[in-house]
Amino acid sequence: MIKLTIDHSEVVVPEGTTVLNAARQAGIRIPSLCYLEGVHVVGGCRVCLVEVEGAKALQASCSMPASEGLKIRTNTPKVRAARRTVMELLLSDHEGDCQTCTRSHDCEFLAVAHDLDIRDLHFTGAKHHQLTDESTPALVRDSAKCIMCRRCITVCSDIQATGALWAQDRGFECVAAPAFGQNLDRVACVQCGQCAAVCPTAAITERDHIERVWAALADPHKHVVVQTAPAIRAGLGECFGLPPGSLVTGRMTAALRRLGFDGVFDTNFTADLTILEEGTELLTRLKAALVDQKPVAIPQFTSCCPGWIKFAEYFHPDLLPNLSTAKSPQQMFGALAKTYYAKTINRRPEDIYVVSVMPCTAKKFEAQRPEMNASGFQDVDAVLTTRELGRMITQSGLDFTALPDEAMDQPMGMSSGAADIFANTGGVMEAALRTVWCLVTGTAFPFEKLHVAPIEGLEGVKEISITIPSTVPEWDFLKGQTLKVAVAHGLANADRLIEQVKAGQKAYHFIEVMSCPGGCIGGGGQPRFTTNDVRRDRMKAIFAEDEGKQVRMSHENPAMATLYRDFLGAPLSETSHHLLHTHYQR
Ligand code: HC1
Ligand code: SF4
Repeated sequence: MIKLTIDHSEVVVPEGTTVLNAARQAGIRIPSLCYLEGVHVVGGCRVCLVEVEGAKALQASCSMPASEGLKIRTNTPKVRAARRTVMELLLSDHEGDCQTCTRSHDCEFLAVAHDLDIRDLHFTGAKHHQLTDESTPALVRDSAKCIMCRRCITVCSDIQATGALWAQDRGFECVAAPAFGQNLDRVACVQCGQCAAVCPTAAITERDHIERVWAALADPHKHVVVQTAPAIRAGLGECFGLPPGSLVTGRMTAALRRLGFDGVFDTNFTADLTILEEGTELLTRLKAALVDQKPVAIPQFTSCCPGWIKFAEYFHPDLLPNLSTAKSPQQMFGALAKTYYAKTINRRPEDIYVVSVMPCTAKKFEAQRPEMNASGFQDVDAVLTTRELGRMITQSGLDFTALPDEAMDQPMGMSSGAADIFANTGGVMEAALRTVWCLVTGTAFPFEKLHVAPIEGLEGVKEISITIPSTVPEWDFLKGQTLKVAVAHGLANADRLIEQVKAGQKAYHFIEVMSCPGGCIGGGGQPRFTTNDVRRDRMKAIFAEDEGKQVRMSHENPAMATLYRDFLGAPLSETSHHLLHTHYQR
């Protein structure tokens, strides 16, 4: 441990702690714009300057390691003057349309200016030239609002291994943008939105679908249904001041009903369906390999994360046969809403308008992929992020925290606990293991509280091997086999794992990949600001939701039996293939 003094008080911190974090630990919040937990330190914004006894120049506290005996002052006239100058210079160049900016309520840049009590701007002159990039379905970039903190660049390269954004131009014109100042659709951006999630201003935001949803809700010819992704219920409360990890499933349902949706449903319904389709696909691949000795693509990879799918298409096209053909739960829901559900309420597919609420920006991209029109129409019409739904509820005047708990509509609102945990890294794998184990062995899932601890938590890559001791007759070729599975979250982690698999250093049967750190609970569309503590709180809430359910296994969801009996036939049936499975593009 290291002992140092910050503002006359002694602080003891573990070795490797930065001065910025040591101060935070001591209850002193040093302002910062570029600092980001868990990635390499840029030290670029210079807002976190502090005085260090014995040093001539002020130091950036985010990049300075705490050392024994260090004496730090965070609030001297020299520090205050320097921080103000830095902020005034940044403000002088910034497009100041705060009144109408989508980030005005949670702009970190504005908050630092407020905290430093900046009342006069001493620098005026030319402004950064504006360049708006609306080339992708998921994201909008506004270069006039970029303050070159480089958080987006760091996340895009360090966490997501995509390198879609870099510092372009020099000096006054320097901006975070794709190479040669091109638009995002010209580079290998997977539209995960992690850049938008960490941007302190409105330089990168999700493409807004709010107005199109209001228009659909006001259209008397449309039957408007909404599906809510597993992660929303553990994040939405933060838009209304509730602490991270507040479960708001019932209040969210009540709010959606009051906004005017004709059916309030659950993506979890089709998460259960995904397990049945994808689990059956895995068993079919294993049978083909082990019994029929056919050359099949193993490991199978999960396919519900659209950022991961795009990453595989861009960077690992040789792995496309390994991706499960199962569509994501979002897209399965859209296809079924305009067919199965439309039939039950006697409406035409074109009369149904499907809105998704997703913690993810890439879901906006996924919804408009040309393959995603199994109903004959675009299966999902609009995708709202958690943040956008929060804004709609605020616009409507509802007092979210005072709403009663309400239940979702049927038949597409029923789900198991296994569907809930899709939201957490490792959750899709755990859900699949629960079902595959039970179907193959005919015995109870042997893990405490049904949780497969080695694949839970925030470790970047996790794995487990499970030996199948006995089987029901249908699956006797699996008796004594050891099933090896792995889980990766954050595309850089996934990339490292894939390289090991390709090099023959690792071998698995099934791999879950989620683009965003923590899985969907840490998605690019979730309320800002998602730290690891926030991720842990949301994950805990998701496990609580799972453990509170009577049905914890996807195959035991009674709505699945009805769906297969009345409409789909069986997993991997012709109807299933047409509506629920897809192909990928090199
Ligand atoms: Fe996800 Fe999924 S879990 S991808 O992380 O498979 O976005 O929440 O909706 O589709 O179900 C996201 C979350 C979500 C899908 C499901
Ligand atoms: Fe990079 Fe993801 Fe942002 Fe694209 S959406 S620029 S891949 S962080």
